[in-house]
Amino acid sequence: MIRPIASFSRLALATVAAGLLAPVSLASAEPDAVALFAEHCATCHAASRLGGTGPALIPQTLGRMRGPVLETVIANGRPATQMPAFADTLDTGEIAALAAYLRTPLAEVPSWSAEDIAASREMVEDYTPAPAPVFTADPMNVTLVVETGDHHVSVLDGDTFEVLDRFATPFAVHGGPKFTPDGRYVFIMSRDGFVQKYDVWSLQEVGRVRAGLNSRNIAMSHDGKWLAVANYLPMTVTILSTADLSVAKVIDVVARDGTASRVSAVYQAPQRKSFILALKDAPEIWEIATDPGAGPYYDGFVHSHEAGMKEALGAEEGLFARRRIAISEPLDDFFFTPDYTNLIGASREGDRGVVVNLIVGREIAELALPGMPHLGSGITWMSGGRRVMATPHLKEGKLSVIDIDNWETVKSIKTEGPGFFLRSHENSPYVWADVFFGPNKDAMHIIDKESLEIVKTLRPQKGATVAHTEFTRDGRYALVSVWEDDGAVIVFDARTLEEVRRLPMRKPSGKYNVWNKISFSDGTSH
Ligand code: DHE
Repeated sequence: MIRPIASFSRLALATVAAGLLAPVSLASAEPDAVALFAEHCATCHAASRLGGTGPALIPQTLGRMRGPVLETVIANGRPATQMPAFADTLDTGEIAALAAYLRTPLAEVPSWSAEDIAASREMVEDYTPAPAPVFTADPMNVTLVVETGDHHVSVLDGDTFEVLDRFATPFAVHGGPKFTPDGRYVFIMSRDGFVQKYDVWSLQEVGRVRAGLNSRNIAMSHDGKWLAVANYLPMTVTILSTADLSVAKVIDVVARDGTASRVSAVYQAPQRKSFILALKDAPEIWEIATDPGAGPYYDGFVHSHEAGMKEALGAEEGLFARRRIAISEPLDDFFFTPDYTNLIGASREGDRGVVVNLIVGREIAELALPGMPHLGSGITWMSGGRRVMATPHLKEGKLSVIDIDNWETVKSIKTEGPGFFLRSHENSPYVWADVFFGPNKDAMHIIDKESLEIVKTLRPQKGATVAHTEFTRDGRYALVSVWEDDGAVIVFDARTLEEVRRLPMRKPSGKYNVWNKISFSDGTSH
């Protein structure tokens, strides 16, 4: 059994609570929100506000609860969780004061050291690795569905769509779970920094660890040995051993000029045997070697093999050696070309894409991409004999299609509203593009890969958010989320575009097919 997370959280967070985080005093706030928090919230959410049995209550996570949602949760509680309703205990003024306090940033960036991480590690005592899959389904065609409605993952047989297992995850999973290269184990990350390891063959959780206090995403090394966790709080990248979730290294993310930076995201670059880090607050991209035999990674602004440069520039060598790539401004949200030679990052203003060549370590091209491109959702395919990539835009109803050999925009496809995710498969003639925002959020566009025209728009559930597609291993079926509390995963025949099954799910978000992920299938964002 897993010991309750509260047992370690109280212990490990005590360090943070004790000294670092003096509560922010809101001189003008009446009633006394700090006292109200201590009385009603701290037992579950920790005096530090960094989470215990309940999630962290800090702007980094609560910022996503727009309008008066926070006040409503305090007043009414959350169904099917331990969060009680406070409407009978607190008046509206007290609830408003508490909500304002929770939206206030922490006074200091908390520390979360390698020791804290190690102390948070919880391995499941009765976990026994099965010698072979405990089910008859094709283990390579298993698909995980993240259900954010009640913080669970459903494990689907990709042939029969039977649910093989449904397990609880940490609160608020974000980003794609990452599989080991053999597809046996999967790692799942929550915004509060928890990393959970699950054995797909045994259908059992292996353990979990808190690798950060507020985290962005995770990446698997080329050899499956290391898992990198990108953190906002503290400003670090944590590298865990995938074998036992022990801490291999915690790297403070500090730019060359001494500026500490949050890490927007970490990506795997398997061909390069490295992790690539997007830094939020500094004009640098970091590359971290996952190859023990890595040659000198210059801690400077050149990548050269000249003798003598090594010492002068503070080169690092071997496993986890760090290389800095200087760029003209911080870039976010990377798309990688399939050979991992180039990446496209989005500029802060959200109006440009900047191409960075990872071999020479510098910017080589710029693309006009107004409307905030969501490059992390970008996918590539062959169209008209050339390789193109497409990206949705978070602030405009369009998809930009770019030729990745000359970086020219081939086409701008008008959609019924801004979209979030794109998907295809090598065996499918279509790209599936959702409309995530606005009145047409129930639309899913089907785009012909050759003509680059929308050939059909599906509306499987009127008024519901219909988003994120994943294919089965062979590309025969496309699975789409009805992204609602009382939602579903709809299985479409990927050729006829007809609905063939509807599986009830609690606010399903992303879906991840083992084979498509570990084989870096064409049409999948990595
Ligand atoms: Fe995500 C992936 C960043 C908001 C659901 N999101 C990613 C990745 C990044 C990212 C860098 C790639 C990580 C990976 O998979 O390894 N997301 C961001 C943001 O910066 C943004 C806009 C603001 C934020 O709050 O962080 C953001 N993301 C959201 C949401 O609001 C979504 C829709 C709901 C949620 O769960 O938070 C959301 N993001 C997702 C999903 C993926 C994802 C489902 C994985 C997609 C995949 O198919 O791999």
